[in-house]
Amino acid sequence: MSKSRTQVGIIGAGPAGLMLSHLLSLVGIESIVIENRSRDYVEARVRAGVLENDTRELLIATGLGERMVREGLVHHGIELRFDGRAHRIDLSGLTGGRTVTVYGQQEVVRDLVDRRLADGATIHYGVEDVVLSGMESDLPTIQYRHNGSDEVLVCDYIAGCDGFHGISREAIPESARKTYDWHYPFAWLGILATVPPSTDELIYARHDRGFALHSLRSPELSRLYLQVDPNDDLANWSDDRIWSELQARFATRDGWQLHDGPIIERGITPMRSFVTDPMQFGRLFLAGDSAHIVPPTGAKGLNLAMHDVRALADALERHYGSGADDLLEGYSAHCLRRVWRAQHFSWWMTQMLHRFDTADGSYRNELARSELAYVTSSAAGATMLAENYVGLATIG
Ligand code: RFL
Ligand code: PHB
Repeated sequence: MSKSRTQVGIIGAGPAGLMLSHLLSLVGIESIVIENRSRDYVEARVRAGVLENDTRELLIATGLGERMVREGLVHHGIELRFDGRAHRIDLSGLTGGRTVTVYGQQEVVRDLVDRRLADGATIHYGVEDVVLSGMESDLPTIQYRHNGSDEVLVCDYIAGCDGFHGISREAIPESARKTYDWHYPFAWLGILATVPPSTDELIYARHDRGFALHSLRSPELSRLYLQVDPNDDLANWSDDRIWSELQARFATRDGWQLHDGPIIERGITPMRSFVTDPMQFGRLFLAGDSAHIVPPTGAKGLNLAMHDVRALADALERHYGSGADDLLEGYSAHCLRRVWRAQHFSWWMTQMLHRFDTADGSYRNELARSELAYVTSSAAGATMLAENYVGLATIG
């Protein structure tokens, strides 16, 4: 068994773990990152695409923005489409010039990994059997297996950045946390297709057949989603069926055209909202999806993860710099203020844009129509959507 020592042991090399490690290194705090998957797997995982205004600024301010500025697509608006008509929400016009950037999460992860390795960081991929202990002591430890040998990492602090299915959250005794959980009666079938996007701005479409989203990754790559049943199987969805369902849900009265092409990636994701409170136990701090998840309709998950780790890095910097622990003590409450705003916004976008087949579906569907009509006809309604979508500057 080999033993090593670091200041902050980070579990998970997703966006939260890698960004935390980067932010800490910028202020001279040492960390080691352990990840149970391979580097190739993590870098190829297709997920989020929309970066809030402040996430973009954070990447630029910390020296990670070069490729994003070159290849990312700055968006000033989104389209809401229903009853065969398009309605634009002018994100920048309604928020004093704030924008979102379309840049794939796996590109953010690649940029982070390249930078961390160039800076000499330690990231152990392919670790197994991760166990946390001593969180209430001054020297918490992470035990794991790596390349066939047992390792013990002794830390000052542990950051649980291991996503929703990780082990960190479960390491907090149930009696010491409260969880909030909400399941939606639908899932998203997502595809990546090698076809130029049929739109310049994202289209969120509500149709009697269900929700559809047209997003993009580059001038040659389209990313599209369909609302499906949570028990549905990818085997039921041939390429033809996917494209004809997308055509039906995006159809407009004026004959808008959706271009189809080869599908190179596909997956079905169930939708759930989840929060754990507090996001801390002793010297273990949770950040990102390990502490909270939202349905993807509001495009908030990755952005919340970035906010958490920025707050955690600030708190650790204060601890090591001046010995003051006020920010560490306030970390959970600080993050949860933004988390709950994003929970509400994501839930609100989801119920407004999806079709409910539940017993109360006919009532919910009419409420959703009314909400869409309001948001697209009232400056107050549209501003509420816009300021949440680009990311609230004033919360948390
Ligand atoms: P991640 O990305 O899940 O990373 C956690 C990492 O921890 C590893 N891990 C472990 N490592 C060591 N030991 C263990 N025992 C471990 N268990 C797990 C995992 O392998 C992984 O590498 O969490 P993180 O870093 O908190 O990042 C969160 C984001 O990934 C997530 O919130 C977003 O992808 C959500 N999301 C979106 N967010 C946005 O901000 N904008 C979007 O447009 C957006 N669209 C989406 C999304 C998520 C989606 N899916 C598939 C869930 C669209 C979709 C379809
Ligand atoms: C994406 O491009 O993957 C994407 C965009 C907007 C969302 C969710 C996902 O709300």
